Amino acid sequence: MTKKVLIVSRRQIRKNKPINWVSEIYATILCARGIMPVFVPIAETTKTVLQEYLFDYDGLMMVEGGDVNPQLYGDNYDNPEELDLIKDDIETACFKHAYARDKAILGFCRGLHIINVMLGGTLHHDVHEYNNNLVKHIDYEHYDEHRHCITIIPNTPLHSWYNQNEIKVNSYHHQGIKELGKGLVAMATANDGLIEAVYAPEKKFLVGLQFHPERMLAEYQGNQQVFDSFINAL
Ligand SMILES: [Mn+2]
Repeated sequence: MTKKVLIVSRRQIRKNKPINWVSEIYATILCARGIMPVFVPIAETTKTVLQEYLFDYDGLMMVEGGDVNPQLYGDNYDNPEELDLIKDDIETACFKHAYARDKAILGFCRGLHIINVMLGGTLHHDVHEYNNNLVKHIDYEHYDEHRHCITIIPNTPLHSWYNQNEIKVNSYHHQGIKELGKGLVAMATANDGLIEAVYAPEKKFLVGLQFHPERMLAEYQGNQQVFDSFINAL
């Protein structure tokens, strides 16, 4: 049977109408390995059929998106960027389902934040307030070219994939991990101390990365290893 990976989409207004979208690269990567991406739409009524999506799948990939609602980690911050309460609702429901059944879960950026928050962790609303701009985690002028260093902790899956103590990663975020969620272990930090990768040693495959290996595939062999390991765990 072809393995199926759920990916919750993202909403945006296009030509005055809300549309759903997912970056094509995730489909490209999964399909190339014979895995079927199943996009879960965000609509007012998605919840009524969500159980059908959760009836038959092998893994969950949580990808880019706007801010996680600060209320989900007990914060009253009232100026978040691009909130989508329905996306939060659907994605957290998918996470809880997958986590309880020990399905393979891989999160990037916002996906990492969802993993952390669902396991009781908290977030900085803006990492640049926390780090006084010591490390730039988003650069609108050089959006795709910007890189910052991360230090990879030995004896972690991330180290086994990249086989290096330091790599340069892309960075497109302004939220970031504050307190780590239960059962999570850091796998890498930036020079300002921010956690840039986590995993849960007790789970089959639960990994969250603050960066986007899929957007810098040619730069390190390890970027492919992230996806290969996830897919091996499906
Ligand atoms: Mn970063």
